[in-house]
Amino acid sequence: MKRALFLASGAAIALAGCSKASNALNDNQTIRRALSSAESLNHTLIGTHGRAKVYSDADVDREFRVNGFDTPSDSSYARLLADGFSSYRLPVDGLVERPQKLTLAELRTMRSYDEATRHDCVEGWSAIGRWAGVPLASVLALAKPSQSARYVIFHCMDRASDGTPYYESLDLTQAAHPQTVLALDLNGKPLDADHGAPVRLRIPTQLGYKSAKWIGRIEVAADFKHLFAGHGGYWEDQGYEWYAGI
Ligand SMILES: Nc1nc2c(c(=O)[nH]1)N[C@H]1C(S)=C(S)[C@@H](COP(=O)(O)O)O[C@H]1N2
Ligand SMILES: [Mo]
Repeated sequence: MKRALFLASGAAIALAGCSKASNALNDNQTIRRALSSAESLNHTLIGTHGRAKVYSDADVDREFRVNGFDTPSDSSYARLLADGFSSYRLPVDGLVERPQKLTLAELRTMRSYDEATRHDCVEGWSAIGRWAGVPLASVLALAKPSQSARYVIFHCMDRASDGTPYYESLDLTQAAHPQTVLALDLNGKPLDADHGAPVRLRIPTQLGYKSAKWIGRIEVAADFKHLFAGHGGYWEDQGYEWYAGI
């Protein structure tokens, strides 16, 4: 919430700055107009139902920082890496009518998303990257969530030092957002191991910890309370907000 207000006031300052050109520096009306458009920006562009801002290639950061747990180093991930992920299968199961086991090649044929967006980490850094992949909605359409389905849970292949696996979850509305994608490529190249290869979530409408790397399984469920501490994600179980809208 604090972050949304900060973004709104930042946009207001930027818009007020523009009014210099029209010589209306102290014009209350201009400022009021700027504030109200910042408010509507906040709701229409960056909420769950709105779209995150899309950047041009010129805005893309050369180096996209790596963050979070260490890249998995166990033997099963090593084997996947060694065979170029040709033995990788992505199960999409749980409350679905048609459980899937997708290969990376199948996912690549479904690739239809390609946008430069900004990743915002709660730790206070951001990076713009061009992400390409499969809208999560397309994968869910294949698997057909059943009537009782409410959440999509991402089980990851990495673990905290105490052995707890990383996981995340979204509700079906967030999952169906057109910018919620299973990312396969970053800046025109297949994801490298450190950025979550072969498949990670990218959800630019929410904070960085929601964008789960190294996805090993997607589970559709009625709830997530039965998992770990019950808050719907590794960081949520440590007290972070489950809804991390920017
Ligand atoms: N599986 C997994 N996904 C994860 C994390 C992690 O530790 N494990 N860290 C999250 C956090 S806090 C951030 S900021 C981003 C970092 O993504 P990057 O390494 O591609 O910059 O991944 C998110 N997804
Ligand atoms: Mo983060």
